[in-house]
Amino acid sequence: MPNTATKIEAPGAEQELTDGFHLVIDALKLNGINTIYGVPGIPITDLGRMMQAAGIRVLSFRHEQNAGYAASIAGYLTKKPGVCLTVSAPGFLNGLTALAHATTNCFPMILISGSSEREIVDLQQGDYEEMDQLAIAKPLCKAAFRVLHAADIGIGFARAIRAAVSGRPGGVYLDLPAKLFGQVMNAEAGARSLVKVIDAAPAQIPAASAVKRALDVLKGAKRPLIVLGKGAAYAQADDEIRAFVEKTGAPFLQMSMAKGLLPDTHAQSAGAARSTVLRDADVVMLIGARLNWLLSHGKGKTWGEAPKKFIQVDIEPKEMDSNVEIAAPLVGDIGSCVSALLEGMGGNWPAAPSDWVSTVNKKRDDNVARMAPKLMNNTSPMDYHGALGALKTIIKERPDAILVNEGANTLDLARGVIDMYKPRKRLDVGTWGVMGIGMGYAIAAAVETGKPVLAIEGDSAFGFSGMEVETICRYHLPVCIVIFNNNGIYRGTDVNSAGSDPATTVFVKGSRYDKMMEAFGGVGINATSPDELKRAVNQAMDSGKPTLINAVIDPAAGTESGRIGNLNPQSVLKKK
Ligand SMILES: Cc1ncc(C[n+]2csc(CCOP(=O)(O)OP(=O)(O)O)c2C)c(N)n1
Ligand SMILES: [Mg+2]
Repeated sequence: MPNTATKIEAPGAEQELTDGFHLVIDALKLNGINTIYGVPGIPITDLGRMMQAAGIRVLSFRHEQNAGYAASIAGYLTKKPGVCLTVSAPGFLNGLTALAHATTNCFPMILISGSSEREIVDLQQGDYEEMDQLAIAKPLCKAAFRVLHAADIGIGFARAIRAAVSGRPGGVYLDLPAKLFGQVMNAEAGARSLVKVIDAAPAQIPAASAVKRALDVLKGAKRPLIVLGKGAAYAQADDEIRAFVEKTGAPFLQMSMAKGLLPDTHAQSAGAARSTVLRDADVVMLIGARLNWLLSHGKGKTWGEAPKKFIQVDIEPKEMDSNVEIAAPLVGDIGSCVSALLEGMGGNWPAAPSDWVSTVNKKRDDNVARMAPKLMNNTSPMDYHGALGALKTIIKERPDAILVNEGANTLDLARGVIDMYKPRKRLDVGTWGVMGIGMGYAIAAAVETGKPVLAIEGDSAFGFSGMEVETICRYHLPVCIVIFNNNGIYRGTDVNSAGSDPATTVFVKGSRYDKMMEAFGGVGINATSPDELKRAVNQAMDSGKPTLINAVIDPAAGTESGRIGNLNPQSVLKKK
């Protein structure tokens, strides 16, 4: 029960009153939202203080974008909306990238921003941090609401929570004008106005006919493939998904953040035979994975010449036929769909054709064997494979640790090299390939799970959120950051042909990012060989102390744009 009402003397009579500040806090607590990521300032400084005093954990960041990314991944990890709290106009805009990112990635998140005087904003009379935030947020998120009266705070939060987590999850904007916080009302009426959201993300049961259709298509497959996306990881239906995949006997691929839903070392994993299975499969079952650019839109060279049938399991009906025809759409929440599929398969489901399975496995084993010696490279400066070989072993020995990963080469190669063993342990740039998620994700992962975090960061990628190392030190979080320092974006060797400024992709050579950590009382280490790197990471993971390791990588080792250089536009005209 809310207990934050204050007794005030009203002239003539005494009555219990509450206000907007307290109602916001009560609404959050009533709905089990106990952690807030944000940056203080007018008009939400006191709100943050009062939240903290009321037992909510308020993590104060150095920039709202990082707080926003933290909230977005908190939503992914917990299936509850992650909340980011910002000031008006500039703070709101700083948080907005993360809100749009949450929506694109289908993570439940609520961005709560204080806003300026409505009357002045709407007449554009130049208020402090004036901006029509609601209008700006609307096209970038799943839903946007504004609360003008203290009595509507309960409903406002209920709507925001439901919108964020139900159906396909996404980002929600909640606009709280400064005036709202000081509005007072009768405490009892205030308490009654609060809403506890019941069954915020109702199960969506698939139609029996759609389940049967999907199973019929799967049964007819000669070369089946299952693709698991991060939607499947989000669903937290891990046992059912594993049972289903194993019952089919089909090779499976896991998209980047789905890695570990089943161990990457599972007998059916086709992770190291990706191009073969995408090209040659005749039936492809997508579970919580979209046919966007990350899967080459389901067509073209990647997918080969032979006709294919797609089965797609997704909570969003509009996802079907987004890029190619879906022969068997299965719409519902992933847990319910997979359970229904398992039940429909009965006791004598035929094994996946053995010639296909053995072809895929051979390809996979050959590729793994070819990669193995590279991972032993012990050069100094390190190349990517040598450094990643060391980190691969660490994750194998510490499967509960959470891996955060961003960069270009640092991302693409780490994704391929480092096997994951448990669900929702790999957090990365997601659908947009956005740089800047690193420290926000690392902080939220440590806060929400209590597990140690290993953040593998390109030196450029790290720069987008690097100041949050102070936040990591301030809250004493068990985060170990490894910076793959190759002196730049993709490579550190570019030269500006005009000979004036440095090339656009290079940074100061031989930078020592480890010194940044020392500035805030964390541990900083410079590692020049895989052995040194391994020792330093193990020490950090054992101690739980905030640590930053500057891993010196050969500046010539990377390639342009990592694995997606083909997306760079080309012209027939010669480059100047
Ligand atoms: C917000 C944002 N800005 C810019 C980019 C373009 N971009 C893609 S990867 C990358 C950095 C790659 O360099 P680094 O992190 O050092 O990785 P490396 O390839 O050098 O290992 C950049 C700037 C992006 N993806 N997102
Ligand atoms: Mg780099």
